[in-house]
Amino acid sequence: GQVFHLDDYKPTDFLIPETHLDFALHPERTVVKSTLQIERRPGTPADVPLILDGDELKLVDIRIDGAAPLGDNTFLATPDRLEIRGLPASGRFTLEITTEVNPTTNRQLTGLYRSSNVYCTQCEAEGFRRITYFLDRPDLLSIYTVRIEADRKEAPLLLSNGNPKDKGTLTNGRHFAVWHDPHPKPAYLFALVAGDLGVIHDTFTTASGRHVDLGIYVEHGKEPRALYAMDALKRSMKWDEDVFGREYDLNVFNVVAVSDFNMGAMENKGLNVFNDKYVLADPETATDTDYAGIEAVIAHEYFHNWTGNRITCRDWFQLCLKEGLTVYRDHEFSADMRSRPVKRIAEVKGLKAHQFPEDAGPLAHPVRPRQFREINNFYTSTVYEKGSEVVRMIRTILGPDLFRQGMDLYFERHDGDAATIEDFIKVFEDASGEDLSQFALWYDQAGTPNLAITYDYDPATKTFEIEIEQSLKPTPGQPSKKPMHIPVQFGLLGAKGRELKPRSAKGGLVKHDVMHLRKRKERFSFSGILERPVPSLLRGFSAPVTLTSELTRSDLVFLARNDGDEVTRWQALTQLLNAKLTSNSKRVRGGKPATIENSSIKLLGEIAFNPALDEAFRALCLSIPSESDIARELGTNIDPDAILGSRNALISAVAEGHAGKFAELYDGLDHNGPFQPDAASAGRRSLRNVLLDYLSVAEGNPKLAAAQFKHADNMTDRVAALGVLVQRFGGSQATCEALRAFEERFGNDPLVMDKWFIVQAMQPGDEALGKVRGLMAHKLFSLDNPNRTRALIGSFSSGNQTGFNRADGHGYKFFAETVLTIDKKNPQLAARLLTAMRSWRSFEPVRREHAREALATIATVTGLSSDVRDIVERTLA
Ligand code: DPP
Ligand code: ZN
Repeated sequence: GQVFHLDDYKPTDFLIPETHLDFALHPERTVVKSTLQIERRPGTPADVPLILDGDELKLVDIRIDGAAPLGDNTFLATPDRLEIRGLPASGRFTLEITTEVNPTTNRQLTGLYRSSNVYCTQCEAEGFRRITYFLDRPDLLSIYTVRIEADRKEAPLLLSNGNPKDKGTLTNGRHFAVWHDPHPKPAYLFALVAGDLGVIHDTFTTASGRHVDLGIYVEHGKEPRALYAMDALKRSMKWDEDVFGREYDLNVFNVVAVSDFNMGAMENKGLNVFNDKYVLADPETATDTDYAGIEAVIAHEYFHNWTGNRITCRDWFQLCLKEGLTVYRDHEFSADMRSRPVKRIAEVKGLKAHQFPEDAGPLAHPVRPRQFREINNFYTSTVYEKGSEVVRMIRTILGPDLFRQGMDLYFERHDGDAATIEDFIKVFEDASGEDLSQFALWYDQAGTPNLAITYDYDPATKTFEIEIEQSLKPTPGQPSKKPMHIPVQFGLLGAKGRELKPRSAKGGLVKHDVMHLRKRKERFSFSGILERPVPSLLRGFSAPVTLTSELTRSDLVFLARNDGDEVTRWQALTQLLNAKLTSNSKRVRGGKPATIENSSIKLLGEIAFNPALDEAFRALCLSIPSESDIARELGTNIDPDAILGSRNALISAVAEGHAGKFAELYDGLDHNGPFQPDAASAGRRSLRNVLLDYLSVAEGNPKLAAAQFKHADNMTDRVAALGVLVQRFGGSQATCEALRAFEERFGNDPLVMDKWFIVQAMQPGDEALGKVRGLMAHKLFSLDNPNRTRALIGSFSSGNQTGFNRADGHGYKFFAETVLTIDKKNPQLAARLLTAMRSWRSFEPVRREHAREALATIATVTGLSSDVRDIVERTLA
């Protein structure tokens, strides 16, 4: 396929100031008439043809200034391109294009499609060209007016972007609505929804007094399950005013939940379209994780109204301009709504679990890539999560006030623009006077930097010296790297964890509690340190890097007990446990038993029983690093069975060491009163559910989990119990009964049943593959639906370490076949699933060879989508 390069960027030859779209909706034959006001850009030679993008389009009619093209004025239309020559000499003309599309057979879920009889669109990144021929690129902004006509019974609801302008009834049982969006926007933000849906309404009044009608549309009967999303929406609107000074700018804001959706949600101007997973919640059907996800995604899409829509991206290489920044904003929102340190630790865990492996493998790419073959494959953890970390570092480097001034300048200077990363960096340089050119390497250099840290205390001079050396391994296309500007937030801890304040700092630049590492190797020297300190490094996870330090076991225990920064405190504990888990994995692989010191067991007990600590924080500490965390720490020669053995040995030892007191704590955390989704209640439940696993392991029987499953009055506790049953007692009678009871109760609700699919797909060991195969035949399962597919196939391939990475390679073989089947329907989904194999080279030789074979099988198929071809070829390269 074609490779696109950032350096090839050129503005369009033509502008389209106004776009009128007229949709005559029909399930199989929707007719789209597009009327475009086109102007040749000043400076474009008169003989340059107009070339519009298309994708699988069928042209019905074309007119220029009301007449069919004739003579010199000719056109050439293919399904993916429309070229027009001999344009009017004035360079200004009206182009009318009529196309016909089939929403029913569109299983790619981009462009216009039907989901449960609802017409909906998904245009980011390049879906608009599947509706009509257009300059489908983010720097082409146009003002849209949209008329939708449909059968009144089939689609009583007709929505598009902007404000409603007109509506009425027509003959033949049809009706229409007209929407006008006054804000110029790129085609990827266009949306249309039509169907028969239920709704909840609310209102919001902005800081300057604009009255906004809010609507959330869901399947009839599910309206009460949208109330939490509405609450989150209003809180998001208020927060963006308070924290970023950003107000909403239309009279309506609508959210529609659909059940077939490739992404989490989409920020179309004034009409967000959501995967129903991120809208629907009530205590009976949603877990605490679901509630937090809804709050975050509602906020994320709403925040895009300024960071993405009012200021959009010049080209798709700049995707992180809107995504990294908007993730940063939604992270801050959630931190303000919940517990900031707990939220931050969850972010760090997520980054390490998803982004670090991406950066360490064959799919590594910069936050702002400079080339791609398929843009859909760049909606990645690197662009989103690392992109957010880069914005967070700007704030750490400049401080909160200059950061806010920079953001204000960004909104003031670039409102209405299609901007670049250079524009973004410039506003912070202008606001602060700092030179951020070295910092900007974070956008260009792929890979996770490592910081090797050594230090020394001189009691005679009361001086503490830290030396930091940064290194960054080669990544695809980037054999050598330059030193980066890395902010290392730190503290120096004296006895009992007292913070020692240096009198002065010499050597590398230190501002407040941040060391600014800018050379490959730099020394920082602190005077006036009266006792030998233990350094707490990378507080708040101030940069997305890995650390190798001289911290001893006892230093780590000290930090885990005393560090005033919860993130480094959790990090110290995790580092201790990882050291044990990795060494035991090697022992188990070598046929030796795992060994566990009492000190780790004692430390975990101290944290578990410390009432001064937030329950959510205690739960995070007590959750032993996952099998994939351990695999990542090991890095090479991975044997998932040995890792599982090592992990279970630690869990057993901790469980047996504390069984009695864990049981007391578990009972004491039982709550009375109705379910509340707030952070404190969720934290209590998460601690209790971690304890449930330990207690079940200690007791060696499913009784407690079965009892919790039976008596749970909310989905969090129910699904946690089901997880313990399947993980620890798969195949037992208690487990089978619980699975059956769950299916009986929720078998009519596919979204809830996804949890049932996930739990079973995660059963450890060789049993899992047969389970997954069997469940594919379940009446609710369908490879046409992304949520179902991700629940079963996605969880199995990316979450089930032992079940998927079977030593006989059957997991990979099954997966390759399934990915190929999905690719014929939904290439984006297939390509995304396939990234589960990106770390194949880190396995031990037998599994590695099986994985290579499975990937090679995919690569040799002819007729692969460009999405899957891109992933498989980069993965094998
Ligand atoms: N809808 C996706 C998101 O908001 C892509 N823009 O991240
Ligand atoms: Zn986004």
